[in-house]
Parts: sequence; C-alpha cells; structure tokens
Amino acid sequence: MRLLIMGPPGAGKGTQAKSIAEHFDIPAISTGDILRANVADGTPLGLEAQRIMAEGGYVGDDIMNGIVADRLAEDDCAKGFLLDGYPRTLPQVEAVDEILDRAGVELDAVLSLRVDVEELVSRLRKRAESEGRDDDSEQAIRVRQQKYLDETSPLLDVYRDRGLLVEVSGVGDVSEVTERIFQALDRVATAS
Ligand code: B4P
Repeated sequence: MRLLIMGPPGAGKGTQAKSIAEHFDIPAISTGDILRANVADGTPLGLEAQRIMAEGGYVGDDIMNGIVADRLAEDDCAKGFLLDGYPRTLPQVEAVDEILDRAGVELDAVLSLRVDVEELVSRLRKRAESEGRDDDSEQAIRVRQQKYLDETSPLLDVYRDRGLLVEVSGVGDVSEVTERIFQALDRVATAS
C-alpha cells in the first residue's frame, strides 16, 4: 500500500501512522519526525528548521522534497509506505507525483483525518504540557492551524478529484479511530 495521511495539526496523524504502518507492514515516514531528529542532532537543516517550526511555519518545499525523495528511494519503501505530514503544499504534491511517476507506481489512498478546531487546540495544549514541543505554544498553534487552512486543506480537493480521498473522523478514543481507519483502508486494499 502507498498511502498519505493528512489532517490539521493535532489531528493524530503521527499517533495513527504507527498503527497503520504496522497493519500494512510498511514504513511510516513522518517529515515532522525527520525535522525534529535534525533539530536534536544540530545538523545545518535542524538549525534552519528549528526557528521555522517554533513559529508554526512550513520548512521550504525544496528542502522537504529532497528529504522525501531520498527517503522514498530507500529499499524498505519498495513494498509501500505511509507518508505522514507530507505533502503540505501544492509544490510538494507535484514533487511526490514526479517521484512516483519516475518509479512507475501510484498512490492507493489518501487518508484525511477530520477533527474540529476546538478539539485540535485542546489536544495541542495538552501535548504542550506533556512534551513541551516548541511549536505547541499558543501563538504557534494558531499560526499552524491557519497555515493548514490556507495552504494544506485545499490539497484534499486535489486528491478528492483523483478519487483517492478516504475521509475518517479522528474524534474519539485513539483505538476507536484506529479501528475506523483500518475498516476504511481495508476496503481500499480489497478493491485494489
Ligand atoms: P508534524 O510532526 O506533522 O506535527 P503535527 O501536525 O502537530 O502532528 P499530528 O497531527 O501528527 O499530531 P499527533 O499525532 O502528534 O509537523 C510539525 C512541524 O514540522 C510542522 O508544523 C512544520 O513546521 C514542519 N513540517 C513537517 N512536515 C512538513 C512539510 N511537509 N513541509 C513543511 N514543513 C513541514 O497528535 C497530537 C496530539 O493529540 C498528541 O498529543 C496525541 O497524543 C493527541 N491525540 C492523538 N489522537 C487523539 C485522540 N483520538 N484523542 C485525543 N487525543 C489524541
């Protein structure tokens, strides 16, 4: 299975990506995790990304496209993959299209996790208390939600028009949401 998981910040993409990847025996690739690992290691990319992430902005498309192209070229992605948090912009959609075209493969589905904004903000405030992530400050939470609405949510229409969008409610216990996702994606797997 070649999958994308999309949703606003705090929708539970990272939370659900791990279970989905295990279910389909594919690697989960989180661009947020890759960036955070670079920040932790103090790499040049990490130094550049740290400020952008803390403000709630998006790291540049060229950088993100290069990271994803390299990661998808690794052997473990031959059997499929789940991209978590990428693409977030139209140029990133075009880049992933190109990577897949070149490899002669296609996406099977794009999972959209839907959660209302009050619930998202409350989850991120809780995460700020438990994990202390720089980008979970009140100001960054607001910027990230707006950025998602302006730049990322229109991408759902692109994938809806291609007949790839699978929409699932991300509200409820984590295990309930996982079950809902498995049911929806298992239907896609059986049909393909
Ligand atoms: P991400 O790491 O993708 O962060 P996110 O959108 O906040 O997280 P997610 O939706 O995965 O939420 P989670 O499961 O943790 O990106 C971070 C930053 O990296 C971006 O803002 C950007 O700066 C940069 N970046 C990443 N990719 C990029 C790209 N392609 N281009 C440019 N920049 C990029 O869940 C959130 C919280 O909710 C957790 O605490 C979790 O425990 C809780 N939760 C999850 N499911 C729940 C449920 N069902 N009920 C209650 N709580 C739940």
